[in-house]
Amino acid sequence: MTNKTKKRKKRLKKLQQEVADKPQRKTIRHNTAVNQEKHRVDWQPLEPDEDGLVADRRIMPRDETDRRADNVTAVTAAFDAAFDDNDWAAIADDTPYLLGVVVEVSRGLCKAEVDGRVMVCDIRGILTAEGTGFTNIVAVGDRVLVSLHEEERGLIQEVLPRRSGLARADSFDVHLKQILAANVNQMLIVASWLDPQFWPRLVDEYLIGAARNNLKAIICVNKVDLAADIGEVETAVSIYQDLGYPLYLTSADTGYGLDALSAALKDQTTVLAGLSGVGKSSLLSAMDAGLDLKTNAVSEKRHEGKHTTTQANMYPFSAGGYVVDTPGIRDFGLIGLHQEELIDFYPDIADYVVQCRFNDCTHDHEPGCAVQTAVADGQINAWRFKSYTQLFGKLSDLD
Ligand SMILES: Nc1nc2c(ncn2[C@@H]2O[C@H](COP(=O)(O)OP(=O)(O)OP(=O)(O)O)[C@@H](O)[C@H]2O)c(=O)[nH]1
Ligand SMILES: [Mg+2]
Ligand SMILES: [Zn+2]
Repeated sequence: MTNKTKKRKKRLKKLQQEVADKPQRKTIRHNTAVNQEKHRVDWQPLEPDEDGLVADRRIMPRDETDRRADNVTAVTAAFDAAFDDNDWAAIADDTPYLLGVVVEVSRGLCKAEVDGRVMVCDIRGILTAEGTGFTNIVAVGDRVLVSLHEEERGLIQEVLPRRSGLARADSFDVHLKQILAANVNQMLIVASWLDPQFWPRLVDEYLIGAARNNLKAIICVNKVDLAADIGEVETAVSIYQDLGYPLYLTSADTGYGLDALSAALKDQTTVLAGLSGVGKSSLLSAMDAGLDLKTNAVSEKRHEGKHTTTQANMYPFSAGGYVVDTPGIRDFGLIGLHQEELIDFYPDIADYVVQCRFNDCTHDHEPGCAVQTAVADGQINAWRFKSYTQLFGKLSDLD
């Protein structure tokens, strides 16, 4: 047995022990969140925030939010890449509970897939996000231990360690992270060619978000049926292929490119990211006949989507694996990123930076700037450079 396996076994044992040692309550004490919801007859999605998410932060007592802001915690949200399906199953086997996968989250409640059926679950009052480094207790994709109570209703006893996830740094305290989707292994960045218009800077922001979350990034440019000719799209976006990202041009309307995209999602757990209206839900419904997700026309005036999908939901993908449809989330890439770190996400530009005459060259007006020269010569893609400078400026505003 290797050292690594030994260590892993030991950690597993400890976790199993911790779960077994937790005091079991006979009566279920509801936490504040559950109390707030207890008059609800059944599942009801709540009013989402502007990103379409119902954040746990919003239900914290006001002074708790203040306390967290004052009190810089030493705990940093962490993933445990070693965990896999077998480990989760092994932990569940040692308990009287069932293993579930959270597929939808709302305040104090969630839906989990347990033994092949999806049920509403309350979240045990004793569970807290405090000390985990995350701001929310459960997220879509979490593996959980569930006990059954009442007819067809579960209770989340424990949230098992997360292997990976899409998280964004808390804007109050960058040590804390709000987790948007847990245990995903790749991100499908969806943009549309038109309606809303292709926006390279946003693709870059998502790429940075994926890299900072250690997620493999796949890029999809949808609505190519609206392009005058496909060659125009190919030329504009081939830079991403040059950078080594898998790139798919699709149309949810005509079916163009969907087989290839579907193959890229097969057997993976994929979180979709992209502006409202680009066609995330349409693509999923078009690739998987079993999914019939709500979609909505883009506003004719503003060419923007209407936030039709209001929260992250996880679905089994018919070809194998899972997909997480999300509302148009935007800001997870940059929070907590320092201006000088930005270049790390632009290897295509970084290659030239070292050749600039001045060490502190801003690549804006300085003589002897190798980056400017490379842009002029077409060695650096002009769109990439533009988005780099825009993001550089945006980060200095955030500092
Ligand atoms: N022409 C064209 N329209 C499309 C395509 N894909 C989606 N649409 C349309 O674009 C609109 C928005 O699609 P949605 O699937 O709701 O977009 P979304 O990304 O899920 O948006 P949110 O849920 O708001 O984040 C709908 O009217 C779709 O019919 C496409 O490939 N071509
Ligand atoms: Mg949608
Ligand atoms: Zn320079």
